[in-house]
Amino acid sequence: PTLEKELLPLYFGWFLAKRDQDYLRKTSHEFLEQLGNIKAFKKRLQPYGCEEKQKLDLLKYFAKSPNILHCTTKFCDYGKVLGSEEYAQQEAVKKAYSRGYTLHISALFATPRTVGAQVELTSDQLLIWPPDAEKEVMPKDTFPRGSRAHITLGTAADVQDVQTGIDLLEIVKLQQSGREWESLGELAGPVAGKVSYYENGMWMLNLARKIEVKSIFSGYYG
Ligand code: 2AM
Repeated sequence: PTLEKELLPLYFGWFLAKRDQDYLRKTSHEFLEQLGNIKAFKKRLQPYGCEEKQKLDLLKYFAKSPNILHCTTKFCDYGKVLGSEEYAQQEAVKKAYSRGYTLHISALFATPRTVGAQVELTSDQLLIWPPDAEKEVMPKDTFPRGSRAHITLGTAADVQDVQTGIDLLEIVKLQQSGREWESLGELAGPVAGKVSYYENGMWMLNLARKIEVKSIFSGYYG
């Protein structure tokens, strides 16, 4: 019998286990609630289309959230994206398929467009991280491999998920610029850590304690 060509997914990535998804969604809400309540944030509402002293509900602002929380490795669009076939056929990718991985979240960030979690990839995880993932969305800049790794937690109305990784790279770029960034506040509880403000409404919480979530590497065919 003739074998049919292997089907390529919409994207490959690490999919969070149900319990860890629930936990991360709760943590994300806590982050947005606490961030929205710090004085420094209330003074910088303009990038979010609000006047100072107006009330901004960040939970409502980020109206959309992915059905399944995940960290995309390779967006394939069922094979339409250049290089997706090559990616899928790599030994490392085949070996990783349907295996369990622990993802390490080091920071949470919010911009006028997206809210997300920064993922610090281990050397094992970098084996299936496409070498051009960063160049794909920011061709003019150079980043350490894995800099784009993230979990989209929410997007503002009319914003596509793919924006979250671009926003993260934007923040990493500002961090690399050598400029000193002031910490403008501290959050407490499960989101304990220092909050830095970059510019244009970009905020990042460096978690005092990293969040670990369990995931499965797989493809999404939806
Ligand atoms: P995300 O990884 O930031 O969440 C389906 O669109 C999934 O593939 C989303 O999770 C999306 O963003 C991710 N993705 C990565 N690159 C993409 C691209 N170039 N176009 C659309 N989606 C992309």
